[in-house]
Amino acid sequence: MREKGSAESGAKGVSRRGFITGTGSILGITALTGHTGTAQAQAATAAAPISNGAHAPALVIGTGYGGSVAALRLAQAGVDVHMIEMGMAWDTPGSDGKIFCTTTSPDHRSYWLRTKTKAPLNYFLGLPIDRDITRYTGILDAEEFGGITVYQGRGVGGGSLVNGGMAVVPRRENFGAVLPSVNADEMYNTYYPRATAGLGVTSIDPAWFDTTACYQYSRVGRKHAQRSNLPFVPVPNVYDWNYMKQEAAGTATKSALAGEILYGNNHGKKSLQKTYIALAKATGNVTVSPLHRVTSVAPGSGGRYTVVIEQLDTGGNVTATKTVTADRVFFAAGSVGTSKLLVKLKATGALPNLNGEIGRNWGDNGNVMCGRANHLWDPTGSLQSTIPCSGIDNWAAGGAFAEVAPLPVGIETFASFYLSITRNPHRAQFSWNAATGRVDLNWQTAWKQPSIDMAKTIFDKINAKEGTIYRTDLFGVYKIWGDHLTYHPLGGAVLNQATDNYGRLTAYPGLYVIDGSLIPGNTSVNPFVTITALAERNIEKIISTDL
Ligand code: FAE
Repeated sequence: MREKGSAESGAKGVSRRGFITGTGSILGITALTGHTGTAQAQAATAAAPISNGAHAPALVIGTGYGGSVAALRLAQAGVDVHMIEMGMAWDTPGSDGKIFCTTTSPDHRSYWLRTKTKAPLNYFLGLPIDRDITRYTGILDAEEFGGITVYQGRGVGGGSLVNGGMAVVPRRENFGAVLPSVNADEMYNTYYPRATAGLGVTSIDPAWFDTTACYQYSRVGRKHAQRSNLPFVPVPNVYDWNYMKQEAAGTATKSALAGEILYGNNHGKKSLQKTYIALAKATGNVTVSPLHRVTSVAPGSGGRYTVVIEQLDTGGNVTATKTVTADRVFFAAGSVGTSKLLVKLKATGALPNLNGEIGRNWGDNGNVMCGRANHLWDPTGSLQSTIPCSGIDNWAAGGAFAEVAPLPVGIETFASFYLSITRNPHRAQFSWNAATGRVDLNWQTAWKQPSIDMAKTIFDKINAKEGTIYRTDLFGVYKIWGDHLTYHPLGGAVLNQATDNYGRLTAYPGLYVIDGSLIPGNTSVNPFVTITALAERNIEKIISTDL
């Protein structure tokens, strides 16, 4: 059985360039796995909000994967960087002693400015599970557009705070469709290895996988895939597997084994706060302003850019508006955040010369969810690790890669649950709505049908072989498919279309895009390793040629 990701990753291929030379030693796996208090302490001490009238040589909007790579590499090259993040720092425990709440007991920390949770899986046994919460600048944003809800992380670390940590390198034969203008040899020899090393990606011990109770659900997934002759693939992750073993043994505070996912993870997951951002801060060249939201970027005097930033309180109210200047601005607000900003700034005259590709070519990575009801002799386990570590790869034959996902509700459900990534051909466009003063997205729910059809190439086959059925109680009453959402927004400022081949917004020297908005709608697998690797590639070029 070939392991997806690890065969094509590994920690080789470190560049000769001076500013990157530290990669092998500083960003090696060993350094990254020391994940507990130290890095978070660094994160806490380094936060210094930007002041009105300040000047930043490099200003990075957003602290997710693209922003963190940009900040670290610029800082290592000696550039002073200021990162602006609309979400919280997530470095201070609440009254329960924990920074993050659990999935099964969401409180005010769970959602971005909502008074009711909006769980992706919103029903159980046909009953709605969402509950009232206090409005707060919580960690997970369920951003609603006309035909789709887009889930995103909010806070220092972006999506790395909320995601499942699945760190998947696309199969090389699929890469040409993912980023057609990018040299695949460079990506697979240099930038994917650099990204996986930087993120601290490792694989589960196969012997432990085969025996631990908390992955019974994955082993059931493997059995069913293999009995239907579907390729089953272990998937690497950024979770600290040794820590998880200690959780299972009862010698460490439980995290993945205590239902922590979606709303943050208090221990074993190596989010960006513990990897790229910690190292960026350690250079002494990076400061971060949490609860600060960029609303405008426009050319200023002397070749600088004028950036308008709103400071927020935890109720989401604007407490101050700051105007700063920057020599270079990196848009790293995520596919939705960057696209919304650029579309608005083009339409309202702040950046009128942005090209006509801005806002186009947005996709949902073909996300669709479903559950299957197993027989009573096929339990999936009452203790389920929240960290997925396997998938069913039917991309070549059926256009679907299904993550075997947990259903960590703490009781036996006899359910198998999956998030599928499919080759959905639909692409949507962001546009400025002058009447509402908002940016709209023209995605339609019906556009999920190709994704459902592709996912069915896996699950119809398994159901037929096993004599099982779909669950109809997880997304409504008698509703099989979770077709209303995506976890993986991609595109809106696509590489070599809206930007040049390295993310430069060429009409405005010094403006760059460096996040998931560069990728045209689909990565064939979970996207953050590709976002990180592309950012590594682009920032290396930008540092060597533009600075
Ligand atoms: P992202 O990480 O979203 O960072 C953007 C940052 O910019 C955020 O922190 C925003 O708060 C901030 N921001 C936005 N607008 C502004 C503004 N105007 N001013 C200041 N700050 C702003 O972008 N991917 C995987 O590969 N594997 C997984 O297992 C996986 N699981 C996921 C599970 C969930 C529930 C979710 C929501 C996502 C998951 N993803 C997963 C997707 C992954 O987290 C996502 O592709 C990346 O986080 C996107 O990285 P970016 O750098 O583009």
